[in-house]
Amino acid sequence: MSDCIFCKIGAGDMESDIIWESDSAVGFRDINPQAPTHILIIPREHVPMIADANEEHQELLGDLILTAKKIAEQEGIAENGYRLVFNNGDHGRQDVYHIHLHLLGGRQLTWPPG
Ligand code: DGP
Repeated sequence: MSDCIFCKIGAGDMESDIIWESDSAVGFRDINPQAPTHILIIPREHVPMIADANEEHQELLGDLILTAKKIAEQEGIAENGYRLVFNNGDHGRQDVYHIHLHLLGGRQLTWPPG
């Protein structure tokens, strides 16, 4: 999608701190980090939100989670633990409508989220 900022980041057409790339996914540092480690993992394919996903996207979604696990190991936060979050839609506080998985860690996180 030409007007999607995460499509642009994935395509290398927009500046970002990319720390992971595969044929299917890209990981980069969140511009507004909420934890010492805050990475966004996106599929290269444009799917706006989890609510739009269907059986065809099963592999894509599984790939995001396993990629997050590998990035957590790469970032050195796997042993202490971390959080994976998909925000979906208005009440989920989704701001960017290209599916992305938040990987948060590097400090003790609290629960419940706000
Ligand atoms: P969400 O609320 O789940 O849609 O989170 C969107 C996240 O994307 C938010 O934490 C800030 C981040 N973000 C927005 N624009 C950019 C950008 O241009 N570059 C980077 N690296 N992160 C961005």
